[in-house]
Amino acid sequence: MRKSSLRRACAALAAVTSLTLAATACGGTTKKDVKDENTGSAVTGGKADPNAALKKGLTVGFLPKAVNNPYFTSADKGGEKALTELGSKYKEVGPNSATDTSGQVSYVNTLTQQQVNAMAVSAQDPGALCTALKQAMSNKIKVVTYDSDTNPECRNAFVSQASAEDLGRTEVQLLAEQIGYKGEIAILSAAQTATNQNTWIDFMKDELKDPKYKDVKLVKVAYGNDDAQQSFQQTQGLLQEHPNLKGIISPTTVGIKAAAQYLSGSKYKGKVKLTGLGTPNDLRKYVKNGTVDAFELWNPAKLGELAARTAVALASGQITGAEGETFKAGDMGSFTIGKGGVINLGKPTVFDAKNIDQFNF
Ligand code: RAM
Repeated sequence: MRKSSLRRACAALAAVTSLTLAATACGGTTKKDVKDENTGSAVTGGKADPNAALKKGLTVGFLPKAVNNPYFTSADKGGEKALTELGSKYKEVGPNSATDTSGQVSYVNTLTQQQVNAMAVSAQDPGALCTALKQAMSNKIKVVTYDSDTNPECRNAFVSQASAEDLGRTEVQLLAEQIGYKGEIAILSAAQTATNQNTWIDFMKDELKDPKYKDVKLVKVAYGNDDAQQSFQQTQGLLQEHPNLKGIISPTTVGIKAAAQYLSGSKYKGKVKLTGLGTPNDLRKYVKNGTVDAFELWNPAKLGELAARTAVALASGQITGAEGETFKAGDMGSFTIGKGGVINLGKPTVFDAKNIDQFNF
C-alpha cells in the first residue's frame, strides 16, 4: 500500500474503532505488556485497591468454546445471573464448533471493538487467541479465562474449575478401581488443542506411572471435538480397534455422554467401564441402567458466576490478577488469587448411584 493510502486507511480505522488496534496496525505505540513478576499473568491495571467499590453498569462479554454446548449454556447462565445481580450487563458471543479457533479470534476482536469492560473466555487453544486478547487488554479491557486457559500472559486471571492435577489423577483412580487395576484403557477427549483437557491428560499419564497401575495400559487418546456424533463414532472406533479395551475416560461432558449412549446400546454395556467429566442430568439414566458407575464434575453455573464476579472485581480495580490478592465473590465467599493468576472454584463432586438424584444440573 502506498504511504498516502495507508494513512487514509489508518485514519478510517481509527475513526471506526478509536482503539489502539488502529494505532498498532498503523505504526503507533501501544502500552508494553506488563507481567506480574511472580506469576507471569498480565497485569494491566496498576495497583489493586481491595476497598474499591464494585462498579455498576459494566458490560461483560462471555465467549465460550462453543455456544451450542449445554455445559457452556449452564456456565454462562451463572455468569448472567451474577452480572444482573451486580447491576452490570451480560452478553454472549461464540462459535458453534469447539474447533473453530479462528472464529473465537474474531469474536475476541468483536468484543474489543464493542469496547466491553471485560471478557470471560474459554479458550479453544492456548496460543491462538493471544494476539487478540493482548490487544483487548491494551485497550483497558479486563480478560478472564474460565474453564480453559490461554498462556498466562494473555489474560489477567484464570478461573479454574478445580485443581487440574486433582482432576487428572482422580479420573485415573476412578477408572482403575472400576477395572480392578488391570487392562487396556483409552481416553476420549474434546478438541486436540484444548488447554484444559490436555492439562488433565498430562496428569492422567503421570498418574499412570505409579507402579500400582503397572497392569493398566493406555492404548489411545481419541478426539471427539466436543461434537456428539464425532464422539459417538470415536467410541465405536476405539472398541473396534481395541477389542480388549476395559475402560474409557472421557474428560468432556459432550464426549462422556456420547460414549455412554454408544456403550449403553452395545454388547459392551457394563463390561467396558466409563468415567470422566459429565453432568448428573446427562448421565443419570446411564448410571441407573448400569453403563456408568461413577464420574465427576463441578457445578458449571458456579464456574460462570465466579468468572463474572472476577471480571467485575478486575474492572473495578479491586484486584489486578496478581498472586495473593483476595476478593469477595458475593455469596460464594472470598477467593485468593494463586500462582499464575489462577483462581480455583473448589473441589469437584463424584457422582454415583447413591448421590446422583441430589443434583439437578
Ligand atoms: C466440555 C468442554 C469443557 C469442559 C467440560 C468438562 O463441555 O470441553 O471445556 O470443561 O466438557
